[in-house]
Amino acid sequence: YYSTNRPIGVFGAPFNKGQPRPGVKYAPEALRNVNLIKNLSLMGHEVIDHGDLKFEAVPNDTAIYNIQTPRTIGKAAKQISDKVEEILRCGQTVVTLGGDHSMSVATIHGHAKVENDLAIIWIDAHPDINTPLTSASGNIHGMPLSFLTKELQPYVPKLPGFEWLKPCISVKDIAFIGVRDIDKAERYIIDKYNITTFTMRDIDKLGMECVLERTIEAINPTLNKKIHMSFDIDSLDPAFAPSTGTPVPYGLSLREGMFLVEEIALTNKVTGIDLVEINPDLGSQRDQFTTISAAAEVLYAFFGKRTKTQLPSDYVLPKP
Ligand code: EXY
Ligand code: MN
Ligand code: MN
Ligand code: MN
Repeated sequence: YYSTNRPIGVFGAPFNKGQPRPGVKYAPEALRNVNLIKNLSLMGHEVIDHGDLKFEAVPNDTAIYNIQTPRTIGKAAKQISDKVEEILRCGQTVVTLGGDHSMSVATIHGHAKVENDLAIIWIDAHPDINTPLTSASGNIHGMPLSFLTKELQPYVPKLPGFEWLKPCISVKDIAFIGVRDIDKAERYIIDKYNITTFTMRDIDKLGMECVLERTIEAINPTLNKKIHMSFDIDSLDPAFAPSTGTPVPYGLSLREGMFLVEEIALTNKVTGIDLVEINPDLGSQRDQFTTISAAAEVLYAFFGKRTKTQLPSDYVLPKP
């Protein structure tokens, strides 16, 4: 489990303009309502709650390349990037509660400003590496990695609102885990740059432990880099996370997701975490509860619930 002595800095990024379903902005509130912050503290960590950011629409934000509100998204992303940078500079491990996955353009950017050599573990049904020119949907939550990777810049037009963004990672630093819905251009990019990818089939075949070993071997073999773990709730099977905007069948079981993050935590290298795409507006009340509980349990698993029992130093085993 996570056992560095870094405090955990949590903030909410109720951002929803990277895709068309507004309810994803209620996820930070829903996670707070199940006592996420208090439960993390109960696991023995120092937790600092930095609150939720507020975002504003930029007026006259005209569409470009089928992207509806580029300036509004770019402005929010700048706020998120600055916040991540600020929390990391306090020496905390930053946990960003999304929001849709477009926010990871910002969290990784802010993280990379502080840790200039960063490995990215992207746990998702989707690889989110479309460019504005290849995306069929125009939804930025399917594009963040194309904005961030240096190698793809010849193919990525600069969007209004994103002037501040500097590509800061390499395709060599990314590993995809759990992917099972890959668009044509994404397939091309993954093959062309040989991006480390473990599909659901690879997980079935190798087992999760081996998948993570190979992930580290590929992107951080000497563990000299810090790790950014971006967890999209749609990596989980819709049975465990139905309330999400783009569910894809045949995904990770909740226990597979928990085991994966438990193993990642053991590296002691993770300094940034995203938890994204939880949409408390979608599905029945039961679906919503299932999804929010699953998201919270994934985070608790990372931070040591069920592997670490809090024991007072003066504990005595009772005798009869
Ligand atoms: N690949 C599709 C697109 O680009 O629109 C779907 C992307 C879904 C992204 C989700 C959050 O991971
Ligand atoms: Mn995603
Ligand atoms: Mn996804
Ligand atoms: Mn698709």
